[in-house]
Amino acid sequence: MFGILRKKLSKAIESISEKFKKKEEVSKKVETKKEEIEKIIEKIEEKKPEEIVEEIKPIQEIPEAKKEVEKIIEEAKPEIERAKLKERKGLLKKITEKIVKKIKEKKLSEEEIEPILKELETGLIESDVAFVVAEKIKNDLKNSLVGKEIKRGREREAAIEALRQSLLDILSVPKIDLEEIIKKKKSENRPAVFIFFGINGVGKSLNLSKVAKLLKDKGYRPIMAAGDTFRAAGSTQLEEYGEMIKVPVISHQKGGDSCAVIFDAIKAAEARGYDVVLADSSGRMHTKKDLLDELAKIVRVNKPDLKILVLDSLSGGDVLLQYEFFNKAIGTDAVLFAKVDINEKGGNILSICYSFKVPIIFLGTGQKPEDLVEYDPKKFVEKLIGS
Ligand SMILES: Nc1nc2c(ncn2[C@@H]2O[C@H](COP(=O)(O)OP(=O)(O)O)[C@@H](O)[C@H]2O)c(=O)[nH]1
Ligand SMILES: [Mg+2]
Repeated sequence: MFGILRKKLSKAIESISEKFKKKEEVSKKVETKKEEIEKIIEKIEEKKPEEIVEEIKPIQEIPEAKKEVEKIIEEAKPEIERAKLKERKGLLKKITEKIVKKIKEKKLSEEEIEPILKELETGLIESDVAFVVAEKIKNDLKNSLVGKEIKRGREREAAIEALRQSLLDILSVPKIDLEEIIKKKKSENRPAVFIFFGINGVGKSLNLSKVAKLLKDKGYRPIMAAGDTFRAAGSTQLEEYGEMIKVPVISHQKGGDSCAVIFDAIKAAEARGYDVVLADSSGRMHTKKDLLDELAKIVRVNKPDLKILVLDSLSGGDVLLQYEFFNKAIGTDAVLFAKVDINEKGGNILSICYSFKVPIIFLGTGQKPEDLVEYDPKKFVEKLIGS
């Protein structure tokens, strides 16, 4: 599950941690050569700036430091050239101090971390994370790691913690408590009505049945409505699931009115004391206007307590378009992400959370009735970056 995304995140963590460790090493090396460097600089007051870099041999031996030294001297060049001979010594001393201080620093600069973040960004986009979300993660890491002093031995944790915070921020969406809705309706002597919608094949019928089983196992009395009257096998499939989990199914014949099936299921629930109606719907291509008219009618007539959009996590970036499309048409109260068990990327879950801040209620994790987990941002993050 999420293998590709996990690998990309883990690579970034390792690279950042390595970079910190390298800084520590360089800083230690410079410390041992500090006096040597100072002595040499004392003697080179007569030299031209470009010769200075050549002279500071101990620095040359530390390749990571060499670049920094060249940069500092390059910047100081005009000042050194302008200085009178007797002022040079003091000036060079100042520059030496600056050099030593700079390369002894264990903090990462933006320039140093940028290549790692760039690679992470590409990796995230390859894992179905939308561009804006990848940018956010990149900026979060930059803000929490650039210029921060990290204790020795804590490099890896520092990188993990920064990433954890960013992911948690993205994945923390509002929560919805299904049981609370059912209980509230029950107190009004009415069944709660949850409608599941989304395009064909995303996993509406199977995951609706999983939710029915979960609620039944918690002691509620669910009933299902075979609202997919468009497909020939729509009702039979739900009836089969119903038999498997021992939950009744209300269905009409193929070609019937989806809205009427759900209406009947609500009436049946009221008459027979069921406390929650889980209504399926058909999912013809989402570009067809008749599907939207049908859904709008279902909503208008049956007034569901919860409109649950089912998204197939394998659909990549298309889930964002599907969300926008359905949300504009009938509104979305919550999302169920199916097929995460066979998804190696998973980045589109981050995209939906970040872009719409919509509650995610469940993740579909397989083809069996019990393969459903409640969405928990913390657990999700641990799945992505935990060991
Ligand atoms: N591995 C896996 N397969 C799933 C999951 N959810 C649905 N499926 C499969 O996806 C296919 C379509 O599911 P279905 O419920 O019929 O989709 P619908 O057309 O939206 O009602 C079926 O073969 C399901 O078994 C899931 O969470 N994991
Ligand atoms: Mg179906």
